[in-house]
Amino acid sequence: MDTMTKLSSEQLIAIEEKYGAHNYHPLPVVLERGEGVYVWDVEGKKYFDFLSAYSAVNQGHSHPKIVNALKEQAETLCLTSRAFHNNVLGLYEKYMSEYFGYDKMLPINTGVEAVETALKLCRKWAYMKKGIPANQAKILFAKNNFHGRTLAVVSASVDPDARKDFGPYLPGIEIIDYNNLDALAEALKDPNVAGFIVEPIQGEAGVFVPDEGYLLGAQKLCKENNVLFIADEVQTGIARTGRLLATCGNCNCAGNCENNYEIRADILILGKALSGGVFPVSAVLADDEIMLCIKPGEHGSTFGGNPIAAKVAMAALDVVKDEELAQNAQRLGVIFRERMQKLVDKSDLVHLVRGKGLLNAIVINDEETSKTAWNICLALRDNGLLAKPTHGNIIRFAPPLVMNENELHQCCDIIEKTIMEYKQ
Ligand code: IF1
Repeated sequence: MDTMTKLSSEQLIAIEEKYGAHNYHPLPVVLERGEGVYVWDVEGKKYFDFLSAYSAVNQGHSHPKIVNALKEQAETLCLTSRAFHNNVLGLYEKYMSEYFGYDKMLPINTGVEAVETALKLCRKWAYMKKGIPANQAKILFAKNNFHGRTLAVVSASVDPDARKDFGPYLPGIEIIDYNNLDALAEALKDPNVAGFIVEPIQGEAGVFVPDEGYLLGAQKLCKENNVLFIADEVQTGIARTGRLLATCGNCNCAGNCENNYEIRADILILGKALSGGVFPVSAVLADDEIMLCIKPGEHGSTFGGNPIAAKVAMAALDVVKDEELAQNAQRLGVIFRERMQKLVDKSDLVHLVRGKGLLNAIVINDEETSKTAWNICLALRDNGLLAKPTHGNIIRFAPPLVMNENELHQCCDIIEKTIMEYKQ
């Protein structure tokens, strides 16, 4: 398309509105280019990206090493399906197993497919190994969870928007309070419980960080009751929270994280930044005792583990180590929350800041149903920074992890200025 026929943001939004399903309500900004921590709209305005495609772009937009891996593999071999072997998949599986410290991995495409894979794996294990009577297995979910959009997963949601009018719902699901070990212990009394799936930090719930000791305690309780502890690290994984994994334990990450917790999920779910946002790539990791419960023909996907995904993921994980993104997220996260705390202290509008590493949120002093967070995000956009509310009163801040300290301070200046100038 030449410049004469170039469409404006307004025109492009109108076309989406007319021809696209209305299952999203994006911030009105139309992006056409990204590089590192920056994105540009079709009018040429430059922004700091403070969402990173919901933590998929941890390595920064269009990271050259990841894009090159994609290009080279796309020119060589894109897809074989799993009907045949290819010369990349095995090496990718080895790379992943060693990188995260599990016996095996199962490659798939999107986050929710990896969640479904983990749930199916958990059920198989329940019948084959734990000896739960046929069709009686239960999986525990935490209240206010977000694990994606499939029918199984929305069956476990308590959010009316995600759930309403999508019934009938999947049985074998029980919802317990998040961040509550007593509730977990109580639910674990049922011998038909096979697994507990949990986000180490609840993202959609507004970056809700559980108490210190919760995840370790949950893992211990699960172990004592022969129940699988399943970590959904689709959003928190791959250096976002200042460590390779938010449940970092036995993760074999070569000192890339400060591992104070001895937490290791029985089933680990990864997605999003596994590809640096370049391609849909997700994975499930587990040891043989669990992973080998699924046999040929019992689960899979045409695109799962395709050669492009494999090369892209290895490049994306190389970048995480080479550029020490976990350490950077850890260091910048502390600075970010310090700056936001100063803002909380001097502004009546911002109530609190919370988060870990570079997964943070500020809570606005207003009703959950208010438009305040949305309006602040519009003002942030006008001032050159893109973020998205998670509820009417919470704004999530998750920049690419390749940001440097100077850029982070510029971003904090923008947020501070926007909040101080904001009029209700
Ligand atoms: C959308 C939220 C984030 C996830 C966890 C699995 C998935 C997600 C912990 C599914 C996906 C996304 C999806 C995105 C919005 C977004 C989100 F606000 F909805 F909650 F990140 F915080 N587990 N999260 O967070 O992964 O199938 O999408 O690849 O537009 O729905 P997916």
